[in-house]
Amino acid sequence: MTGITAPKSPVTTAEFADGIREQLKYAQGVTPEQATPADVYVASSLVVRHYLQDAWFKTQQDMINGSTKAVGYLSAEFLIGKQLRNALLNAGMLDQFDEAVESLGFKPQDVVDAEYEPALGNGGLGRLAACFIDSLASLGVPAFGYGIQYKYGIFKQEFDKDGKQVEKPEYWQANEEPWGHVDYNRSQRVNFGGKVVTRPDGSKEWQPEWSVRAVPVDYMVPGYASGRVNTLRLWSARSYDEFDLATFNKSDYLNAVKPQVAAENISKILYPEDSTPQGKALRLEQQYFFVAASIHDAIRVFYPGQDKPDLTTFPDKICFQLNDTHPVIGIPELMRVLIDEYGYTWDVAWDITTRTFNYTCHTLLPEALEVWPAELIGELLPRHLEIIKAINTNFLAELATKTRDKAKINRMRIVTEGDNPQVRMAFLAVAGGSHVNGVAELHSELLKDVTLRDFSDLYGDKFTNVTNGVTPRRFIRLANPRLSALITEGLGTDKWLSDLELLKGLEPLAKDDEFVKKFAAVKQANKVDFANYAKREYGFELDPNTMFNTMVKRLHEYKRQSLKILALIARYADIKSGRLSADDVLPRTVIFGAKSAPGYYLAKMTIQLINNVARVVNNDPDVKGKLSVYFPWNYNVRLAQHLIPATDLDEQISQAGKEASGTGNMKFALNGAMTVGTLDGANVEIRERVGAENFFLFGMTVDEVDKLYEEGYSPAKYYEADPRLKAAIDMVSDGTFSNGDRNTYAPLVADWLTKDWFMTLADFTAYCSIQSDIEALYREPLEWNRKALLNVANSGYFSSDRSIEDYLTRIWHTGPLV
Ligand code: C3B
Repeated sequence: MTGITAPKSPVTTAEFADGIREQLKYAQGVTPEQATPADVYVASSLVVRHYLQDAWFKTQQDMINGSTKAVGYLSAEFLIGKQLRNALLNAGMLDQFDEAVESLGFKPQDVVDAEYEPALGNGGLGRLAACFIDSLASLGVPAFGYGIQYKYGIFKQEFDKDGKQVEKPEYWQANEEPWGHVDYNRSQRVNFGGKVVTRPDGSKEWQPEWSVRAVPVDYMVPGYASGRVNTLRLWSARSYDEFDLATFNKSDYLNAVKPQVAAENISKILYPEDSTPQGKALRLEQQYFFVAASIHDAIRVFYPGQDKPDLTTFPDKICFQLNDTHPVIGIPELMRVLIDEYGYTWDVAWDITTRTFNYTCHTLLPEALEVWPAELIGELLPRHLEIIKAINTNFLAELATKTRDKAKINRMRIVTEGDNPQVRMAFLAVAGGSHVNGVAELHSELLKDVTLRDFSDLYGDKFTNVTNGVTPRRFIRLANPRLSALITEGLGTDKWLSDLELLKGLEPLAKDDEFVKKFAAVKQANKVDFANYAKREYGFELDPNTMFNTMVKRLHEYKRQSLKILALIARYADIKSGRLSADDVLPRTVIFGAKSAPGYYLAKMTIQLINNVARVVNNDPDVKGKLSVYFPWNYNVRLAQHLIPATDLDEQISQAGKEASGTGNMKFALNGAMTVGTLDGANVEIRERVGAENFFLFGMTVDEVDKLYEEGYSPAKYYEADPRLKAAIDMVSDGTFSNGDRNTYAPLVADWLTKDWFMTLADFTAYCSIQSDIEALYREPLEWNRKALLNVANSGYFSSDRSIEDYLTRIWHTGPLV
């Protein structure tokens, strides 16, 4: 860890203000008097880029000239969030910006608010990629983030009058976007379709049918106080202007531009399925598009102007991390480039390829491991299918030398047998790379023991763990300036921002009541802020003197928003029926945030239910001041930055063995929330570090879940056994939350009572009983805050800087530029 203090500003306030004036004049074409906050936002962003430019050049030059291997992080998603404040912080210009903007007569907050968040990811996986590139730059490691510049990001979520989710296009570039630099002169050609021919010398040549121009859009990634600026290169698909004149001459203009339209469609939209990918041709096109462009780009960068580069050195120049299965088509692509374009033998190409790639798996859900029909790959990428088949054949031969277990060998096939063979991308990734990692200890163990068991039996050395992390710059310093100031006061230094384990130094302060009270005051002020924000943005009336209890994440059955909503309904019924006397009720504000995949029926119905529970509860005078429920729509990075610092209690209640890691859990702990959670994903490690007594654990373990599946799980039994659960479910079916209509939630209720695949009902009673512990503690504010502070003090491990250090030592074997 670096443990560096805040960077020195490269610019004075006066220079910053002059820079803004200049950009307003030449880039925006307005005078400071005419300018709007949006103009000043663009101008300020350009000023920041201006001051980062030299460091960006130098980082690239040092990378190319030096001998430090770079990292290429290949990811279909980068959920980067707003850029301006983050860049200002990392480059040391926050104060200069605030003062300069004020001197021009603007409020810094208005200027920052004018930025629109790039929504280029679905959830955890995309946000992790964004944290990782921040940490790579902050540690001074040369790196590229490689991905896709989607025209439409994850949909904008709205709710209709019935509380149903409505998806609206997220055209995030509706206004000027000053961060992405479109570099037409570094574009790459990406080919598709066609056929493979054998040349006279026996070598293969792919004769593609159509191509797309991949144009890079470059984002600077400034490290925090490292003086380094890396690149996030997102590819945008453009057509080559190969206009079909013959068709046009037949006066068929629309058909003549069809290929252009098809080409540009490739980067048009981010698929909104979070972990249940749909095997659509366009998605495979997207994957190949960005991976092929990135591989060629890396060759261009590291072997500039060389016709016959020595690509046996490629793995010493850069290693590619495959962020889930989405970029795995890069393995046959690099093989193809090496063999067909540069003339290497299969064995040399395989050696280079396997030394270049590593694979991170982010899931335990079998349906989230992508599988592509061989036929589809063959149509789009015929040469790649040949290569994949050859990899499969060689791999099976290798397996035969390692085991006699035929069934096992068959289970491990990369290409399945039968009439409709499939290519298993996860298996291809394990075979074609050096390392495979899970994203939390429990997850990595389950990967080895269950999901990829045959592979770990035979290739145990490849498997490792790197527990996820989050960047403290965005998620503590920017999101929670008050807590940041208090931490700095407590530790007597701000070095914790680049060495988060220093938070441990706060532990003794948990014994100091005065410090704990200051900590409590920070939380309270954040809650007031959030209440104001929620009023302004959503029209909600939150009472900051209640407990803020938050559950934010994608809507998924395994994450069990159903458990939360059923417990909430049960509590509502308790208050209404008088089973809980008014004095016994601890006032709570429950806040949900979640998007559902548009085609995910039960998830969408759960959203509708939450909205209607909120409607009923918030309008019921019997529970007023005791219980309220809010569901701000369109949960995104911006909302996360406002909500997480204001949360008292967060929910991490997935069924044990289903959440690979979770990263929201880390953000909450670092911002001084207490967690109620199961032994799942990184919860396990968080609890270990913060102490069992500072974590509200409930629910079945992985082993208990497995056992119950084996015995035969019958949810109806739990419904009958717990009258509160029965009452809650009955209220959902009897129309309480659907204006008397008994059909609205029938499919959801039927699923709970007959399937309940993620055992919500089985964990209901345990989840409700832990609530009394939670409330008892909350009634002792000093004790609650002491424990919350211990969460902060002991969560330094969950910095993405630490994750990156682990990748460096366990997987990438490289380090900072010297
Ligand atoms: C997510 C997992 O669901 C989370 O448990 C994990 O913390 C993050 O990835 C980051 O590792 N995930 C996702 O957002 N999208 C997928 N397709 C697969 C996993």
